[in-house]
Amino acid sequence: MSPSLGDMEPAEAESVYFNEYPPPKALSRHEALARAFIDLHVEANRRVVLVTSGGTTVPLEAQTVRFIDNFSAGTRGATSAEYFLEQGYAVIFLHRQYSLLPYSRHYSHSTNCFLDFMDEAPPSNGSMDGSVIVRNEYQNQMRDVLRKYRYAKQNNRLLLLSFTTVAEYMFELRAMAKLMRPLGYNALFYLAAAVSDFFIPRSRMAEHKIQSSEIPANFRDNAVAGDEIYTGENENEPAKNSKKLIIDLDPVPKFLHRLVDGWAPDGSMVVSFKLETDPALLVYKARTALQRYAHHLVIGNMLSTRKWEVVFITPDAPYERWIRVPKSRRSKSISGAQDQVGLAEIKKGEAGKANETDQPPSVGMEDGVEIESLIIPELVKLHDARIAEKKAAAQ
Ligand code: 9Z3
Repeated sequence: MSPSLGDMEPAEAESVYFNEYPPPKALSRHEALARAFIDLHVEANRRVVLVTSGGTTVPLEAQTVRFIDNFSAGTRGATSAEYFLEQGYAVIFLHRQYSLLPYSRHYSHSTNCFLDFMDEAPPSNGSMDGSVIVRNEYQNQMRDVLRKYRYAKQNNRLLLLSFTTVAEYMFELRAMAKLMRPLGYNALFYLAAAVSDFFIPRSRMAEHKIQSSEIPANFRDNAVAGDEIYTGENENEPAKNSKKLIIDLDPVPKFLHRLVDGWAPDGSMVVSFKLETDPALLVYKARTALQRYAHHLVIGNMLSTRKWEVVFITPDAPYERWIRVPKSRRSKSISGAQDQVGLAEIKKGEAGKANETDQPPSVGMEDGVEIESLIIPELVKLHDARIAEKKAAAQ
């Protein structure tokens, strides 16, 4: 049996993993776009952040009909990208295809169909048809978003690149990190994408659609035999003629090792996210990740409270710092479990609840404060400090 990627040294696992797949079709086009984008901002001595966003798919077949996916809509990434742009960064937005995008996210959300923002103006000048206009109540917000969007576009501040599968994500991340080398300490990595930890290696993947019933042997030339993938019970010996599908996944190599130690520019800052559902684990897991990969910041968040609180885990004091949207400023329209805010911190003391007041969301605060508007300025302060340190060391 060949060794699992999880048992190999990171560099070896990298080469085995990347050798299994052809590079994504869009990669060379993306590289050309990114190279031009990065050159422009190197020239302007501008900071560039690579924001990753959305979930990755794990295909079950090479000619993919089915895949494993996750919940991420890309809200964190798309929203953060806007606040980075506001802070003067240029943004490479590496996102899951069709997930939320900076600026257009305000109008592509499913509860707010973009058509609901529009109206027909009354016909004028003898014409039977009025022009399509933005409804009065949305004029101000839409003008504001439109201005920011156009500014980013006209000034080449935002590059949108997409991926779908976890393998595509890996290829794109590696390529972007290497291309960002000329940026040195002006490069920032903000890894908000929800990347699958498990995948099916190409060598074990069915070529064609996995069948849900037995097919005659003469049709099964290169297909995975039914008894390799179906078991009647979840037992070692698969039973034939059953409809159960057992999926055997390998660990995805720990790309953060390679990003921090190999691909990313010297002096750059790497920020990863840690997602948990058990409040007792969050801080511990975030700190373990920071120690394991020796990067600069892990932002921990819980699935149920991620829109209202995150924790910054850093190698230096204060080591653990919570950022919260005050209760009175939380949007009413966000789903989540407000009663769980503070739980992941409370495990270590009572500090979490101290920030919680019982005020209801204020009237007129339907939109609320986006937690990314608090996260990004704090992160930029850390990036400022790191750049100052690198500059001083270079003197
Ligand atoms: C996050 O933790 C993001 O904040 C969310 C954002 C995915 C929770 P939404 O798209 O959600 O706004 O709904 N991203 C990183 C999750 C992740 O896969 N982290 C890896 C891990 O936890 C490490 S890189 O092991």
